[in-house]
Amino acid sequence: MDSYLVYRGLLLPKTVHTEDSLNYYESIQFQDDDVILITYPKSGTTWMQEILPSLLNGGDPTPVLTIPSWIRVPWLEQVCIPEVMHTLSAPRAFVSHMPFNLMPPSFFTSKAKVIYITRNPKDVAVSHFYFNQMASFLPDPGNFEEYANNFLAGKVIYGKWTDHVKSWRNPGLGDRILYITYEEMIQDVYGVIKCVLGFLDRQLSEDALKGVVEQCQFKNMKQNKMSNYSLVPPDYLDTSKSSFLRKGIAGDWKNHFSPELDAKFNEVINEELKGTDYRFLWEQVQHN
Ligand code: PPS
Repeated sequence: MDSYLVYRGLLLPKTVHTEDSLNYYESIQFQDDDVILITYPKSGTTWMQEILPSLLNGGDPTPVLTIPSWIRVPWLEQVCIPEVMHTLSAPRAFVSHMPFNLMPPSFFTSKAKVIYITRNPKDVAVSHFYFNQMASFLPDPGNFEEYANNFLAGKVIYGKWTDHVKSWRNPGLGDRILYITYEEMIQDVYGVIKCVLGFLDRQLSEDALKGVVEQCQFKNMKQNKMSNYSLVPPDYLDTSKSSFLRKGIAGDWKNHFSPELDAKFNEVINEELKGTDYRFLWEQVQHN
């Protein structure tokens, strides 16, 4: 528990959150043209942090190639935010892992738009397991089965995956929220980007759009120092244990789950999602 700060019942990693950053978070004043990317960790955050700035600035790749991802699209709740806030110009893009009910008060009265990305929770658990191994500020996750059980019980940062996705489902935001999935991005990132452009009432030339698609390819992001987290010192993120941009595929869970764990995972997640209208593409995705 030493690694965690508990914020309104939610476990957060201490190094990247402080009482001050969370006080600041609560006081943030949203503007109507803000765009907020919301994810449960390991669901495609960094990928959309690569895409969004270019969509908001007419396709210019300069920010993505010159500004670290956590500064160009900063976390609302993390330590950098007070310093970074004044460097942003409208339309601003933010990211957050917070559940709906813990959003800052001004969110509920603004018209800021939300892009919510979900990913197959089995792949989320695998990706997060490796992240816990590389992040010195998080506890040792143990073996995968131990980690997966903690994940199901919500004894991980940002709590239970099902609580997060349920909190953001039908929250009364109407056309202020767009739902996309990591798996749709894997299948057709071009189509997803066009959909995001429509949601944001923005247009790009076909050439600029193709440029964004190219820039956000996994292999290109792996080479982009501003996006691959290689700027973070190794005593925070130890890349000898795992890469931040690790595999970038759908379905890696099949290499990690025993049949028993798979059955338990299905049972718990299905039970907890009962009564919701979530329909996911998980099993139809072509794996690369
Ligand atoms: S975090 O810590 O919440 O910001 O992590 P997040 O960025 O949400 O998730 C990291 C996983 O997303 C994968 N990723 C990608 N996959 C495919 N294509 C692209 N361009 C891409 N960018 C990031 C990243 O590899 C992590 O997944 P895993 O399964 O660990 O590879």
